[in-house]
Amino acid sequence: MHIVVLAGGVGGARFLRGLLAAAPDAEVTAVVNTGDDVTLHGLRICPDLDTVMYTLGDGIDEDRGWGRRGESWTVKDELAAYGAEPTWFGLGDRDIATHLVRTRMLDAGYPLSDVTAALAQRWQPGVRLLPMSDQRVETHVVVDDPETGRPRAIHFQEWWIRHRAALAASSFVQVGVDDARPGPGVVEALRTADAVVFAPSNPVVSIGTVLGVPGIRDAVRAATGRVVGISPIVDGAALRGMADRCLPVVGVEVSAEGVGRHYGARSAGGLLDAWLVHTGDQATVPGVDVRAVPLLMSSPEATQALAQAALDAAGAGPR
Ligand code: FO1
Repeated sequence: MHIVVLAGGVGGARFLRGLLAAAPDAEVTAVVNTGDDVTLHGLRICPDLDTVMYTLGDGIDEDRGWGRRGESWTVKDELAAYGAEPTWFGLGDRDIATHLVRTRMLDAGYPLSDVTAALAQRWQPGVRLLPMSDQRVETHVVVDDPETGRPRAIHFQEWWIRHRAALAASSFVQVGVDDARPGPGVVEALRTADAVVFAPSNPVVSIGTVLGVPGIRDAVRAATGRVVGISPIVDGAALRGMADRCLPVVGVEVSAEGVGRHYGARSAGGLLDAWLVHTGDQATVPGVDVRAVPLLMSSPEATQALAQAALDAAGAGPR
């Protein structure tokens, strides 16, 4: 069985871990958002690819959900001592090795997909880790500049980390997306998948960015397997990933129903065949098989059960 998962960072990584537990014999491909990628201190950083790689490779810091377990921050402190901006980004000493290897390979001309495969050799994540695109796509956020009051675009990471998404955003811009193509293997994986799952990642800046790469949306719609989404909104609030700060920016109601309708029914030109909402949440999404199941990934067992529910909804799970 071949399962393809569209994923962002923390939520996507945790879901993938549960999926591998629920379907240990399945071939799993993760198509991961690269819109959060950023170049800082001369290093190319890919937060979502690294979060998935570290989580599945058992190197993640579980409390933060990102970066390495047992991390130290000596270089970050030394950079701050020089006043080298930005000082707001958490650059861990162990994590820097990943960025150094990635940056050196990118500078040598290797595409991001080759770099990701090389890094994954060490971590053995147990899934095929595919960047959504080898071309650079960066999510920037248009905010009213606190000093001048005029609109200014800042990198998503600055909005997310430095400003904790507290600056009112008027729009998200995926810089470079018009020239981006699906990464190697992405369209083929979607075409041959027995099931396609939208992980419970941010539907705007994670799943939305992946779907925004020209060609990916059509590949999902053409998938032979069923397409199952998992709501990142439970009882009207985002669990993590601040989806509730992003959805209003694109005019989507902050509810499981709102997000389900945003993705739309594949039979009506949208993307979904099934939509998982949290037990107790109501959602009607015309043309979509809506199922209420526990969505909280509060333990490995709960996450595995969620993954099993997604497979059942895709009609791909073991009977
Ligand atoms: N998130 C934070 O809230 N603060 C940080 O300082 C931070 C640093 C960081 C470094 C590497 C990395 O791979 C992720 C990092 N993240 C940090 C998380 C990251 O901003 C988010 O996980 C994604 O961009 C959103 O999905």
